[in-house]
Amino acid sequence: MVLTHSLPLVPVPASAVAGDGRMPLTSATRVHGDSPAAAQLIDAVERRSGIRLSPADDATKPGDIALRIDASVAEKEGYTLRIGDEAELVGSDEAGLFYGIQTLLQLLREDEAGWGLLRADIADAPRFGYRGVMLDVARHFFGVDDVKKFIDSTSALKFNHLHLHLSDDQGWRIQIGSWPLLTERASSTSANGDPGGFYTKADYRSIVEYAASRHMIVVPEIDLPGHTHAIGVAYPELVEAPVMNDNLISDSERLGQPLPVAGERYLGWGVGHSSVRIREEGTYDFVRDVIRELAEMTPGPYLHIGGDESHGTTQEDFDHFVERATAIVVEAGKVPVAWHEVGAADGIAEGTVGQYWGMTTPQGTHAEEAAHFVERGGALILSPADATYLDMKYDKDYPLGQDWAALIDVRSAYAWEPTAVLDVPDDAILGVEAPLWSETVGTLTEVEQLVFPRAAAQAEIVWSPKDAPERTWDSFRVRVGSLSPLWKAEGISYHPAAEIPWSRR
Ligand code: TNX
Repeated sequence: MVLTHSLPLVPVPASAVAGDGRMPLTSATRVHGDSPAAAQLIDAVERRSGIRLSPADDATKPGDIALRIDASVAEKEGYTLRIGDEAELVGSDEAGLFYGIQTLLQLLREDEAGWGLLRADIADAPRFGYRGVMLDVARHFFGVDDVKKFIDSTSALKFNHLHLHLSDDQGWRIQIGSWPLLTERASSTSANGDPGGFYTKADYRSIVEYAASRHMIVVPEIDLPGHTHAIGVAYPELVEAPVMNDNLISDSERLGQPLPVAGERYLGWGVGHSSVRIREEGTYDFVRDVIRELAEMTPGPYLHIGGDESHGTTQEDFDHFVERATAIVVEAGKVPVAWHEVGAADGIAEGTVGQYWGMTTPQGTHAEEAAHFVERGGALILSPADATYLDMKYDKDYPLGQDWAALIDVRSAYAWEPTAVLDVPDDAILGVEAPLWSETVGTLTEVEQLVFPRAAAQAEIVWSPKDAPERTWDSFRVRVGSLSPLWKAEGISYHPAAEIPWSRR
């Protein structure tokens, strides 16, 4: 019989067999291999255990850890890890080595005898190539150090894309040289009137580089044509007057928030009231400049142009805008990504990637809109709101988060299957992204309480084989509970959900 939760690993590997006992880890343990991953391993082991391992380049001895790369051991980003009398980690590439180290760190445990690595024989590679998390830095701004910590904690779960929501009604967060007033005038506040901020180009580049060192690709988003009130604070000529809608008015009353006023900073959370001027050529000069500058500082393939919730815009104008905007991204040499509403437009640029944020059971026209990206030669990223949205409350009394899509406890975050949501071929699904919208969270500690442990559920859904024997809730809840000492050592403020048996060491 296969033992369930025999190894405390999340996401569960494609294949993992537990061995007998542990390989002791002491200050005499040495790390072989000249990859940057060796130094990352040494630092992470020290953070976790206080033990500083030393690098070595002679022959391996029992008790040592050896790292190397061999493209033939696994698919892209895969690895094998064998821990016996010594530990041997072979990555199929640098990313594979990095992910193998994350697995090894989860096997590092302390008991009466001291620190050791649980013996195991593992062969692993991801199910999907796009494994994303999103951070909304527009509703609340998070500085460079916070973003780097977010990269550390999520890349440890083998996420490989970081989507940054860089602009919204409440603020513009990225320096654009050709339109300097965006950050001079439209970045100083956040939702609720909290302090804002923005990334200089140097800040943004340092995030991109840091992410790359953890094998994460940054996907920058400028949300258009709606969610653009802040643009009008800097350049009023680029936007329409706010268009009120019923939800906006009732939400403003319920939450005691002001309604948007043209040209003034917006401090509420209402959506769907703003738009750039779609029939003015000047708008496209703006869009072209912003996309060009963003493309120049983004080495990754994707550039996200938003497209959600343009409630005050006619369908004809919306289609006209997104057809032009996706073409502008292609001209800038990038692959456009857009929220699924953009799939309503016939002529979106070929190859545009859609991000589906409807429900796990699609409503209205959402599935059709999503499918249109595939018909145009594109693909899909799945972010069903009732399963993957990290800003939904765990339960109705949870102090942070919203509840419009669902209450999402850890179990329901885990209970969905990416290929069962839409009627498209499996290979049209690039992967899964879990978004963290930040209306209700202003500090990284609060962000982490919403993200952990639910991001671990999405990590397993997008990484692990669908039919792995341990891909079950009963196994997952024990395995994720076993991560608490590691998360504590890394200073991650996870939510200690009552569904999970959290282990002490
Ligand atoms: C919907 S999801 C939005 C965001 C909000 C979020 C809050 C999406 C594409 N749009 O503007 O922040 O709900 O949960």
